[in-house]
Amino acid sequence: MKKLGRLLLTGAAGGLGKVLRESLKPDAEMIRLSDLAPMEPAGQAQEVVQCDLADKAAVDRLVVGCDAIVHLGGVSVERPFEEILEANIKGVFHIYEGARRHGVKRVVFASSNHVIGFHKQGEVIDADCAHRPDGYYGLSKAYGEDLSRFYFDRYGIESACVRIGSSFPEPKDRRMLVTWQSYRDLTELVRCCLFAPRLGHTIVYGMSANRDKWWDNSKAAHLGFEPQDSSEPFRAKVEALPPLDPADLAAQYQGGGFVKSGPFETL
Ligand code: NAI
Ligand code: 15L
Repeated sequence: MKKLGRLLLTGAAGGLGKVLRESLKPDAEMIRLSDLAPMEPAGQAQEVVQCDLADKAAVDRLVVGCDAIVHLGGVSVERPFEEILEANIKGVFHIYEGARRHGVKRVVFASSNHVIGFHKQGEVIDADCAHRPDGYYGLSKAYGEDLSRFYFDRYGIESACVRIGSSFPEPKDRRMLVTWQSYRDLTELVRCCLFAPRLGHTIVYGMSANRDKWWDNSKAAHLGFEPQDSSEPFRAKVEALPPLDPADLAAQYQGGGFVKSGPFETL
């Protein structure tokens, strides 16, 4: 089985970081776990480095000695622009600059379905569809995708931008029956991105093998990702909940409730 030397995992204190710090253990000799927030102590073959992604010099040091990066860190919901600017926009720039300066050849970037959140539910889109971000958060992920493309074209750093749908223990509403990705499938997708012989610059949607699909991953077939799980076992439980009013924008657009977030400034 293939194994990396040292893997950097940002956002390690977060929901997905806690999952991947365990599930990716077999995939690297050493995992460097990083977050702004305090983290659980390092286990075997792990090291913990607290770091603010907005601090360029600190991120530069963080990246030294890593063979690959799984970049999950940042603000993960819609927030005022200034917060997004620091953690997500400056943060992703610092990660790629660090990668360039220290010779890291591959990055898996946690992008989001909110890059395309203003496409209509039911419309099927693929990796080449227009960006239709549904807020500052989605805009920051669109920036990260373009930034990673630039670093591939200019410096040859390979990236996967994983437009994660909804990765939680289970789907919580009707929309998530379509957008859900199990933790097992997310782990496998990240692994495919880390070890694909040729990654180049790949956009891939992070979803399980759900019954209904808005996203077509055929342009990421070279990853060899085959989801094992489906939201179907949760359907009865979710459909027992009251449905949204069809006039509600959250029921009309792929980004769900994110399309109605903000504005944060009222004047
Ligand atoms: P989370 O909010 O639980 O974790 C994000 C982590 O980033 C937190 O631990 C936070 O402390 C850290 N962080 C925030 N600002 C930081 C900064 N300035 N410096 C260093 N660390 C900072 O989010 P979650 O759910 O674990 O998501 C992980 C990544 O995946 C995020 O980038 C998110 O945008 C993305 N994503 C997640 C989805 C999901 O369904 N869970 C869906 C789509 C994208
Ligand atoms: C995201 O990008 C968020 O990080 C996550 O918290 C979920 O809200 C998810 O999208 C979603 O769209 O369900």
